Amino acid sequence: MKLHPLPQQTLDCGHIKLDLSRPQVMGILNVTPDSFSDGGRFTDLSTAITQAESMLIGGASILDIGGESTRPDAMPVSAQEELDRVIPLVEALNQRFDTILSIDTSSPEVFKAAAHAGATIWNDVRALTRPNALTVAAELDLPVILMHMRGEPATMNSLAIYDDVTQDVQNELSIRLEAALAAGVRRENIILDMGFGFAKNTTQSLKLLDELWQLNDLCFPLLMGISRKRVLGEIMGGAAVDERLYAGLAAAMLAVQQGVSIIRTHDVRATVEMLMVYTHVQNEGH
Ligand code: 7PM
Repeated sequence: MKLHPLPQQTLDCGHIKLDLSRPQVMGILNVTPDSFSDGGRFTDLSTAITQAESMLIGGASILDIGGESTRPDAMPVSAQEELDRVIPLVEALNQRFDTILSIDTSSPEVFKAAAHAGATIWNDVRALTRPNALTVAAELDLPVILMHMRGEPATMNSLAIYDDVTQDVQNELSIRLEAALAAGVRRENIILDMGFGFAKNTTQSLKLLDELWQLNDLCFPLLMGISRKRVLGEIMGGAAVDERLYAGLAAAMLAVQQGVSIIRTHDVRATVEMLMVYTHVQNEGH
């Protein structure tokens, strides 16, 4: 397996620089009432703040805030509704903690408002395909995560047909990458994500997990999010969402060994402990 060193070792997130020479953890903070694994328990602001604090103590370097659920059967959420969920939380977190906040949204209007409230990473599962998204991303000049998916969450499962899933994901990511660069998004601001759970069945997800390293050909930092996802349940013969932690950790270890820089997870402390093994072997192993 060939791992080229990344051309760039730090991600510039406002006044915080994120060191990408070792794996980093992004903690998922969901504020959608229908979010699939937290059951809306964090809708309340003070509960979300407590949850954020425990993720930071656990070692998260980024908190990912989502106001719109991307689950296949989710009701579409208006930009106003997303703003009402996300902005008060960004303000509250920014006031209390000195950390990197990313926003899981496809709406340029929502990200722009969140950026003004102190968020510094745009996490877009639709990879800047909404009208005006490319322009806003270039103007704001902040890091953006471009994730691979096909269609929309409601239709993506019928689009899970690939010649070679890894090569197809790479080609389709490079199309979004080129679009972003052409619109004026700076190369240093781009992070790529293969999009586990989005338009991939179990077999395709496993092949992708085995061949992730090939995406290093694109020469951008990689992020992966597989925490609690269906593929983990399926390989264990139908494990429930709250029974997928150990499988998720193993998948994350496979990913960092193939060059992934950021792990997006619900289980921050466990992931950080798992990564300590990797980091220490890298630094002190022989
Ligand atoms: C229902 C289904 C609820 C799926 C939530 C989800 C990713 C993401 C999500 C990812 C990036 C989840 C997903 N997944 N952003 N947002 N990468 N960059 O499990 O894999 O959190 S939503």
